[in-house]
Amino acid sequence: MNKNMYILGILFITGLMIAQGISYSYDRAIEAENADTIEEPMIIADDDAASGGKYVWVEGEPASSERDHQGWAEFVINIPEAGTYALWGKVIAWDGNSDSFWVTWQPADPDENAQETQNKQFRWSTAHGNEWHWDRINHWLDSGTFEREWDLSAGETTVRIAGREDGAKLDVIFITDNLSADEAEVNPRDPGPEDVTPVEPKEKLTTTWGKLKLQW
Ligand SMILES: [Ca+2]
Ligand SMILES: [Ca+2]
Repeated sequence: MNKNMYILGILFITGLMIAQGISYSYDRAIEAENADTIEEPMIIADDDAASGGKYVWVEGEPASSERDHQGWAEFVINIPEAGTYALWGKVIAWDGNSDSFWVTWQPADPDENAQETQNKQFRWSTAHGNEWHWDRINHWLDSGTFEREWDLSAGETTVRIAGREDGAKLDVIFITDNLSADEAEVNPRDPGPEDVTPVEPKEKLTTTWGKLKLQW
């Protein structure tokens, strides 16, 4: 191999690595209505404005609290590699009586029924709004709300979003290793074709390296 080709090659690979470094992230969007398990009284309901035309909720009129602390949706999620992850939810929360859920993500969180224990570590206070909007899942503690993040190993994990206040609506959940609290930076999205077969960027990089080595 001549020297110029070698230098070009190095430049090319460096460029590739920078591009991968900047673009690397894992994310995945899942329709709430496609949860692996939905326990009543959480139910699937229709709304043309919702992603996929459906969402989940524990039915309740504004200001009601008849069916608080009941029902849940559970998502089995295969995490491609160990890391720290955040969760976002696309929600509607009419008022102060319809703006919270209980959220656990096992195995980072214990196998605990937050509806029974009422452990505030797992209490998610959602941003209010009568239109679908994204909200990062937080702890709502006595001292305020704090963004949550979970350290997970690769493998199967389980997210449970459980009813706390009836009337709270959930359209989509979004899993990401981008821990920014800035919605514009994270850019949570509705499910698309990329979520049918989640992409694992590091494997792609390995493949690219392998191919490059073979070519050389
Ligand atoms: Ca309510
Ligand atoms: Ca939906």
